[in-house]
Amino acid sequence: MTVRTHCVTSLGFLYNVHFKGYVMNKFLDQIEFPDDLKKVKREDLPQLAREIRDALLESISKTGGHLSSNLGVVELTLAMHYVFDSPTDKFVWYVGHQSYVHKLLTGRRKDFHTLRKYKGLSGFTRREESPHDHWNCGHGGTSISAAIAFAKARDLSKKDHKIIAVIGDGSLTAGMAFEGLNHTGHLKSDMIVVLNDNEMAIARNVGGLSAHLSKIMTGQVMIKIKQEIDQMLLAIPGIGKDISRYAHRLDEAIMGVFIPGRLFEDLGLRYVGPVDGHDTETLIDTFNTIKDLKGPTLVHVVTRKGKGYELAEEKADVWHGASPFDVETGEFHKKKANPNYTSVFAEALIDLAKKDEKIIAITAAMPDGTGIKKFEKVFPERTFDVGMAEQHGVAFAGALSIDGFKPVVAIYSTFLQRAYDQVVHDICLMNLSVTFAMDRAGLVGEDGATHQGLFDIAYLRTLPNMVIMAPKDENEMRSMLKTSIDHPGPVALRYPRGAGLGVPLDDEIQTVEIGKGEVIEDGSDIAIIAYGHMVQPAVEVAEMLQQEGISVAVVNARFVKPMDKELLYKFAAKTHCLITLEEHSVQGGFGSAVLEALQEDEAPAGTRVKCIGVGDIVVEHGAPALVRKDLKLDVQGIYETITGYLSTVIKAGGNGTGKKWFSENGKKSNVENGAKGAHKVEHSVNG
Ligand SMILES: Cc1ncc(C[n+]2csc(CCOP(=O)(O)OP(=O)(O)O)c2C)c(N)n1
Repeated sequence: MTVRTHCVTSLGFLYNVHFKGYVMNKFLDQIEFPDDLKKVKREDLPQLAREIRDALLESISKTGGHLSSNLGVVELTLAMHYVFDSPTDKFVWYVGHQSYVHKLLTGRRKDFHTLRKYKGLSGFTRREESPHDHWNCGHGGTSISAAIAFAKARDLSKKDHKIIAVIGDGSLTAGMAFEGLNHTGHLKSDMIVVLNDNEMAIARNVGGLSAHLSKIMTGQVMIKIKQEIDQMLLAIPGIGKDISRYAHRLDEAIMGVFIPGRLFEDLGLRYVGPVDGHDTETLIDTFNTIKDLKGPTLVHVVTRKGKGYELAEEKADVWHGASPFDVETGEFHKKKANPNYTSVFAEALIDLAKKDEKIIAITAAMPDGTGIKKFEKVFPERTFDVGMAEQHGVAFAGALSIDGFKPVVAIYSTFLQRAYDQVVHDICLMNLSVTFAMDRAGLVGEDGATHQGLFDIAYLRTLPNMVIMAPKDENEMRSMLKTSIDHPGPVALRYPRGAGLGVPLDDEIQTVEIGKGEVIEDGSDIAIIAYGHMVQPAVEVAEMLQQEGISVAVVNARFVKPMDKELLYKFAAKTHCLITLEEHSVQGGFGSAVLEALQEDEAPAGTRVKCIGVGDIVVEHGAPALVRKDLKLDVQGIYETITGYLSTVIKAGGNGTGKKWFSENGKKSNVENGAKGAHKVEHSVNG
């Protein structure tokens, strides 16, 4: 039976032919690689574009993914592959989330259904995935820097292929993009920068640059209108010519001469555009015209995010990163879940801000993802979207704090990486009261390697004045948020992606004592010292171990810095065997902080420590449950790691502290076995 969900497009018709259950694409089916695309006639490209949109909808509605950005770049990607010769000519995409069409045209269509899935295609460009991907990305604004380097490398190697950087108008708000443009203008190597301007980042783009781009477009419209008026005037018999001349003089006097793309020209790039990004003919002609030009050229291409799927055109932000959905109705297949950390954070921030007018929220182009959009609805004048400009956002927060405000910088753990120097130089060294609300700290799932929040403890832990905490659940996160905002100094509050535990929320938001952990369960054989959202699995693992007759303490550490050494030393002395548990890189992470604390003079001697977390690897994309399983960071995996560790301890003759509590068959035996020793540190990690 032929079953087909047809797409609700702005054009409103079914694109593909269906035969015995198969969707037949007249042109797309003939294309595996760019050479095949080049055989399609130019006049057939619009039809191919429709087929591609259909394929995108069909697939992304099942896998989830970045829908609206990709629908917007169909013609642009087609034209690029039509004119240039990838992979000899190098395309460098921005962010990488808009490379799906490029993937479909470069041998990856057969695997497209695995997009963002565990062991499947990445949702971003990956060198490991295809020779057509030259640069791995996921964080925005890097494409121009990479491209100008590829251009220079080509020049130095005396080769002559083309280099094409693509950059979105949202990504162009990243400081790094300007650094790249500035250098490109200086080096003068042959290179093309395609500016994909859809007036959107994830949400509406912000700032003067965005206004500049709109002005260019308005300027173009004005020129066109003026040309039309001019023609009408000239058509007036007799006096038409004179009126036209007069109008021109007036126009120049009032408006000045508007030079489109002046900004780019001044930076040293030739400006071409704006070009209709959905007109394949114009795009191909433009690329053919500029491809052999000397020096750097910026082509300003205007596209519509979500193009071809009405719902995504209307709400491109909602459809930026779509979870699986019904193509007909546009309904997302959402599973019922507990309120997620992001929304609990946003509500808590609103509650706190109602009582404290000094609280300010800052986001770097992520109002939806961080929950700040909700805050903005209540406090528009206290909300700042700085664009994809994390560095600026952090410095901006620092100075606000000096003038008595209480900025909360809501930022994903992964994107705070970009503002590292600002955290050091503009916040910590001055001990300024800024809260970093680090969402997506830990494993992020389908976004994968570039987005994992696995390094923040390590990169923040060394900084003077910084307090670092993580809640065991969403209610504790509210308390920690209040604690952070009240604290007179910088605080990093990390919480994970996704649903909370569904715990009841306190009527009144509480605080926690800085530097104090919490004993969840007492025990005497081993103590699991868990950090943040790993407390819950620790409790479950402890139950399993208790079934084996092992007395397990569970501690909610709450703080990496300052660490609750009193509590740590208490359990070190009591059990001589600590297991640290975190969803973070073990190198430099919470476990490392515990080890450091245990080497201090006042620490009890003779404690074995096993650090469980993520090892020194790149963690790839996939459903969080599968990735956790792979890393042995799910309950079963943690249980196996701990029992495996305990049996090596037995083989080594006990824990070296005079206590042997585990027999060969895995049951507790409590046999005393020897003298006290120094700390034995097991640095082995999961993953
Ligand atoms: C450094 C960094 N900050 C934030 C993000 C999150 N992010 C992903 S896409 C995006 C908006 C990109 O806008 P634009 O470049 O215009 O792309 P498009 O509209 O084509 O999706 C943002 C803010 C990121 N990927 N990298």
